[in-house]
Amino acid sequence: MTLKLYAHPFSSYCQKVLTALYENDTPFELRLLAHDDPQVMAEFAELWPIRRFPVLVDGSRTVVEASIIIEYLGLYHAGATPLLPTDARAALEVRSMDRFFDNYVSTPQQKIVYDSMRAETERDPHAVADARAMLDTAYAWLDKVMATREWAAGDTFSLADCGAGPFLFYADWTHAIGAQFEHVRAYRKRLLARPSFARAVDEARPYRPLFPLGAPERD
Ligand SMILES: N[C@@H](CCC(=O)N[C@@H](CS)C(=O)NCC(=O)O)C(=O)O
Repeated sequence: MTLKLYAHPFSSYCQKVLTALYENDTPFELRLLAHDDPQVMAEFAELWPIRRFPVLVDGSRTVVEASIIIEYLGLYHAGATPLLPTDARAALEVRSMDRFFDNYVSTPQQKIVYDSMRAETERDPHAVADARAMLDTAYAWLDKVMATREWAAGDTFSLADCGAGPFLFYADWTHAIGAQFEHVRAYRKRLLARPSFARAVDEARPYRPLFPLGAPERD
């Protein structure tokens, strides 16, 4: 039974899962979420009324939340590259870094972008200022961590890097990673050079004009 992924190539959380799939050459069918395809949108809404993507379907099983999907793939469709260490203590560090990227990089980044999509009168400058401050704090903390690490949790590419790739990619477009955070910038470059994430970035290129804040001419 072919795995189905309801996703969009330009979405950061979808790229997180796509990176994991590409790391292991895991075969799957992309169910492209497109508003001009009511069939696929109806399937998606039926599967997950919360309507956040990606969503993975494996036979009769529906799996949601990018991190859980990646853990699920490791348990039920394992490939040559494990993305979570079998050692429980090492796995805790991976999960901890994964939470950091979701909560303190992606969440404030999304807040800024979603705010920019609202009508001028509906915007919340305080929330945006808080989100920008959170990103600067996150960059500063991460810079210290990455001073001694190649990948988010150490020497091995993991679940945490699958999220770090797209989240730092869009975070830098949204609220630039300052030159003082040289280790974060170097890590972002390493992520962009990783073939699995590079493929996800390439597949999303045609959608760059959709970036609400305007996509820069780089990356
Ligand atoms: N907690 C979810 C977040 C997923 C998420 O926020 N996906 C975005 C696309 S990157 C989405 O569904 N946006 C649509 C919306 O907010 O209505 C996960 O980890 O998968």
